[in-house]
Amino acid sequence: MQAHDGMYIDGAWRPAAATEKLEVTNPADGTVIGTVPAGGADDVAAAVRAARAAFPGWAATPPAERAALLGALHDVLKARHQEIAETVTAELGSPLAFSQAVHASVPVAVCGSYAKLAADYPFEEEIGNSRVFYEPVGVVGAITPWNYPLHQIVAKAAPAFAAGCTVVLKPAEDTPLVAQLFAEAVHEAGLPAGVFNLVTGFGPVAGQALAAHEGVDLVSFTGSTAVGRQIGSAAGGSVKRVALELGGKSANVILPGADLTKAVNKGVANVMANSGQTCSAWTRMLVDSEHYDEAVRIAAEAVGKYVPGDPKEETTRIGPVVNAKQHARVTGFIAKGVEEGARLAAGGPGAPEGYEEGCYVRPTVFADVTPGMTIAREEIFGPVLSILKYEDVDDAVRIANDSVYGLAGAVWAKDEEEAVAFARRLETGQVDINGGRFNPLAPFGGYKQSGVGRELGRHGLGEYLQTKSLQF
Ligand code: TXE
Repeated sequence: MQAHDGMYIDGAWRPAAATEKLEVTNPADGTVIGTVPAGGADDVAAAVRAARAAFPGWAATPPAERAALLGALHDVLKARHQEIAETVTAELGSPLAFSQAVHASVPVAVCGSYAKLAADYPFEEEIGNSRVFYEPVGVVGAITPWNYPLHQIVAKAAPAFAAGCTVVLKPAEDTPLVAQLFAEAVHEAGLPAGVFNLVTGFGPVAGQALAAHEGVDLVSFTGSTAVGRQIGSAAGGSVKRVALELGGKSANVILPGADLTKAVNKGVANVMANSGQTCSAWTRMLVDSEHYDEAVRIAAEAVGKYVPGDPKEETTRIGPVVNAKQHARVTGFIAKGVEEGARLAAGGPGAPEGYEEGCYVRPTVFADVTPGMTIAREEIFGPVLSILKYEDVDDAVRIANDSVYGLAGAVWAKDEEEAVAFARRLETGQVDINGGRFNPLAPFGGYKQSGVGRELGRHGLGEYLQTKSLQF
């Protein structure tokens, strides 16, 4: 794996000011696959300077030209698909087939959607006797996590570019290599120098410096609610705009009459994908008492298909979790579930057979989970499904909404309108009806402690704009 020993700032790879390094580890076998600089405040300052200098020119570039450059970026990402997939598999540990189908493909779709939106977006409109202009906010500080490492970058950078903003990115310390690949793609696509800048490094150092920098107009953060809270209050202090995409504990509600086999199988697949490291994962399955035992049986059988394996193998369906810290966290939650009296329907504590060494977790299904249990309340971020029982529809709504989070969810019903009516009662930003399909144009973001703001589509673009009104 080729790693750059520098920061991408002002259109070139430059030596870091900081001398500290960051080792990138493959969680499947613990091998070090690259070393990148761990930037500090000076590196962040240089990147912000470059982004500030580039801002006026980029903001004044006609939207059609920005759209064309986003189109070129889309093409480069598409051409480098396999390299991106292999990089994500190496640093995150996700199975290659999933890296190809999701990690490398979704960013291409999102980038393509913004190439189109940049050209079509109404950056100006008339409202009565006023002309209203939607202008770029300025310099964006993007802080991204490791779980969908390229998607999280593109979901911030592409709308920011479309809006006319310039960007400084601080990617997660676990997955800096795909961030370097993105910087290469930006360069290859021909975006002007300074429009995109990359500072690799640790969260509390480089991330903190970026979030606090006075030259940053908007901080867009995706990660834990704990860090999001810190960033939100720091941004409030300096009156910066902030967009936060945080944790989730989404409910997958199966209403009586739904296709139980399909709903449970899809529910299991949703939680096992990416080793459960998805903020919108449907980690709480809610089933009525009549169909409950059958749902647990189907789920336990379905999870048997997720046999842990080497992520590089094309047939592997589930790999390790990202690092030792997450491994300890996830296995700690599994132990807590057992301790609090949930019933193991599949998986459980300990390592999967033959994978005692890497960061592997046994794909786990808990039955008899009650809403007060830790595993029903906290974001586990691992391949762990909790199945809860409800008595009637009102009870299901109450349980589903009994969470500090409100990011996503799913509803299954025989009648689609019944599902829609139920979904309208959920305190959550996104709901998949009878399975749903990913839509890169649909707004994504949370109610309650799941965040502030929306990503993707025109809603995502709107986050990077500020409004000016001229009265006549
Ligand atoms: O997240 P962090 P971690 C949740 C999930 C997971 C937990 C912990 O529950 O188990 O968070 O994961 C940067 N100032 N999600 O520890 O620390 C950090 O460098 C500025 C949900 O990996 O929040 C990285 O770039 N930045 C989630 C980013 O924040 C700081 C995705 C996220 O890391 C910082 C990931 C600081 N003080 C985890 N401290 C989702 N919503 O998708 C860290 N960072």
